[in-house]
Amino acid sequence: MQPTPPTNDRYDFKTIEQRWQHRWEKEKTWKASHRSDRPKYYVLEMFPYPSGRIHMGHVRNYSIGDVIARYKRMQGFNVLHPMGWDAFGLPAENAAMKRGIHPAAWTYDNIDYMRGQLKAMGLSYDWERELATCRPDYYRWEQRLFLEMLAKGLIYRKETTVNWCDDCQTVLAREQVIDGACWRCDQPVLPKTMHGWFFKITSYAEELLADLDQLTGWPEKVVTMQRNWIGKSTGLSCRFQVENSDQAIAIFTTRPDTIFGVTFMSLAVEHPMIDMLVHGKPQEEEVRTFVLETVLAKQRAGLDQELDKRGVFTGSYCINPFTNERIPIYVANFVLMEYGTGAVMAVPAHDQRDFEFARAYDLPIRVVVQPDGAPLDPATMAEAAEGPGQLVHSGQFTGMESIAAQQAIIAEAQQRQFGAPHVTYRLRDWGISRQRYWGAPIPVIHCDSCGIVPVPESDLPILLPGANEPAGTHSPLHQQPDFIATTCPGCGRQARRETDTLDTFVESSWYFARYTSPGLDNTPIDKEAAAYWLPVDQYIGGVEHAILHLLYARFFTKMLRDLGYLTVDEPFTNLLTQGMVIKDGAKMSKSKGNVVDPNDLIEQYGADTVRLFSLFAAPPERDLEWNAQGVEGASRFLNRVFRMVMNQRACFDQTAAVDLTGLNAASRALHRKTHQTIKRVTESIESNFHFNTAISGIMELVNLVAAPADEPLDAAVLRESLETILTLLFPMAPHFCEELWQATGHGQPLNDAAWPAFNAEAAKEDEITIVVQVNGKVRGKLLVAADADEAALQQLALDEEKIAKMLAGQKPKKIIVVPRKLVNIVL
Ligand code: ANZ
Ligand code: ZN
Repeated sequence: MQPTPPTNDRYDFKTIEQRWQHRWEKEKTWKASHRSDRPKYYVLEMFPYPSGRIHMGHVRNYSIGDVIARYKRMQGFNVLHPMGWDAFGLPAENAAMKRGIHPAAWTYDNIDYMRGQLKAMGLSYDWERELATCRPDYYRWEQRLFLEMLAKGLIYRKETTVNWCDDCQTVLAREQVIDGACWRCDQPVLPKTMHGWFFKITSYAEELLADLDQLTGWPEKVVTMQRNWIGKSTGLSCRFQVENSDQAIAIFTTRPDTIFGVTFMSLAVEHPMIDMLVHGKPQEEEVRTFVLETVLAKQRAGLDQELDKRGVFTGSYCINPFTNERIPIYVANFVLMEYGTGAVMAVPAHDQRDFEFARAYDLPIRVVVQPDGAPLDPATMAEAAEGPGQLVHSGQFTGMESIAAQQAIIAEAQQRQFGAPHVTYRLRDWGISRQRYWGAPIPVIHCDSCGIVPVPESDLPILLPGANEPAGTHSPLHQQPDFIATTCPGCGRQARRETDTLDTFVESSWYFARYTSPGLDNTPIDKEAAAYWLPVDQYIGGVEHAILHLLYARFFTKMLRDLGYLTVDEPFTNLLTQGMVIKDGAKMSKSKGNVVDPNDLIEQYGADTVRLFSLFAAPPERDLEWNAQGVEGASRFLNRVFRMVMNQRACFDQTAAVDLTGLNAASRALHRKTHQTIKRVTESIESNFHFNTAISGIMELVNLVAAPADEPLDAAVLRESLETILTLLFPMAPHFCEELWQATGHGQPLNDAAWPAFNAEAAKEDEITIVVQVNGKVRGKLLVAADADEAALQQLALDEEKIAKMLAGQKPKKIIVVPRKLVNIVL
């Protein structure tokens, strides 16, 4: 695309933007230090994955963050505003495969290019704090944190079932399994048991849940999503003895009040007792086939999809400890091994899944909780009665209400020693093992004699092999014998390095803390700096990270606190989840082919226009609908302001303060509007960063300055208005405002200026004349303050001399007040 040449009616944004960017870079204008007497403010946008180029979503996210950073600086805060790169991850490996270049080369090239793009937007980052998570000077500290967590028992290794593609020799993430096949080679995916490493995030489940109450600066929906993800349930854990066996099946139920209504038992297909239960039974073959089929079907459907409720009888029974009844044991496809104990006491009358299962297999349904209303009849029930009620057919508990019965039944189970109160979380421990190349190596060694041995701290970092040579290997580590071969730090014998790399969510779980300690090379986090800067005052990013990233970052914060690095409990005081950028009704994305490249826009209109457009088009939390006229409009507005300020340049020559005495009406009105605008813009920013209304306010003030006036505007008033416009607009269009600021003779940069002070007195409306009527007839006029309220106007009208005489003590029937117009007294 051809750049538009600067013309007479277009300001020369290209020269201007380069000039200021150059100066900011040279002067390190936004270098932050934790040694300051000003109050601190840490504003952070979620750091990008270096995928190649920035897109409009980035532009929006970073424009919002930048306005906040600049606004807070002008408000007198000591602001930290850093940027970096979430640089490990799969796309680099795919790109490497496609183009035959090393993932490291691809990533670092992208970072260089995108850094240039961000600089071209004039974002006020402290670039000295820039980090890239794929660099050893970042991940070596992650490896050290891993070792500290390992030593504290916060990490363990266990066998899990993964999705395995034999052709690609790799583990697949859930979203890489499409209809049961590998997304890359289309071969069927198989379950495979492998060892994997886990972070014990569940040991923080209770605190992660409880502290959600502190997060009053987060969108309610995000807090709710986190709460549901953690998913706390309280109830009873209870053992059902297997008939003719010394073993018992443990169940977890949230409805102990229904225990007299159990008519069968359901086990997950992965339940470890199935083998024992079917062994030697006629059902053995059928059960094994069902288990195999179900495992495959679950994989095809993905975990989130519900299958038709199916199951098979194992041939074995267990005993209900409350009724001593024989309970048939089934294997069912809707029971999850990952939740509770993987076994469910089935109560078809009161649980819908069990109800459907019982109807399908003709199993008995027994009502034990009777809600208000007609007695339930199992023969005619259309669905389970899941609500509370009064217990029936429940032995000694008959007649009790559900809630009371739950407590009583738990107490009884506890006393007779076959059960106990129990809390379960939906939250699982965080599996952090990946069999990928482009990630941080996990720093442990496997020794045949010593077992798992942590890499000694002095041997860190364990470098990713091949990442330093452009032609180096980038096969997964388990395919790199030179990397694997090592000696045991314990016994000195031959040993093997761990070949898993860390989930890339680990890097993004603590980068906000590392930003406080840039370049530190003897410890991951400078405790003093972190204590000063954290928590992040304002975090900004996409709602797609509402669950995992934010939960992991919260977990890391608590964990780093317990390791002694941090002093805070929560990482992000306020969270802004910005909406998407959409075009033609769909999210802007490469795959939809509806992408607008910010580069083209910056070329054609300049960065300030693009920033202004993205801030003006919608409030931050809402989706932003792309529209070309909007960009045009933002550009026209800036050009108009440019011409206006340049034409009125003379007013800056006189430097006396505004003197209210003797001002003409037009000047008084402009002075008033200027202060009303300061108030409005400040309030719009303070209430959830509604920059769009802030910008409309500035536009109104610009219109008033430009409006043709009968009387000449006072030079001091005009100067004050123009300076206010530039100052208020500065956080949004910084190059533009700096340029005009300098062009109008200001020595100090606008960047160092304070946010304009709002003068309540000046903003007050003048006096206006209103009419006073009695019974609809005009009887007088009153000069009142323009913002006088109804009660004040009423009183003023009644107190007016002529009116008071007319009333002569009569009480009016009614008084009608039309603010700013009239008062009508009805007698
Ligand atoms: C008996 C019962 C009767 C249940 C009743 C519910 C209603 P939440 O609230 O989500 O925690 N359950 C337990 N473990 C399960 C598993 N691994 N897979 C599938 N379902 C499982 O759900 C707890 C309830 O879900 C438990 O309470 C259990 O069914 C079932 F009228 O036990 B309930
Ligand atoms: Zn050893």
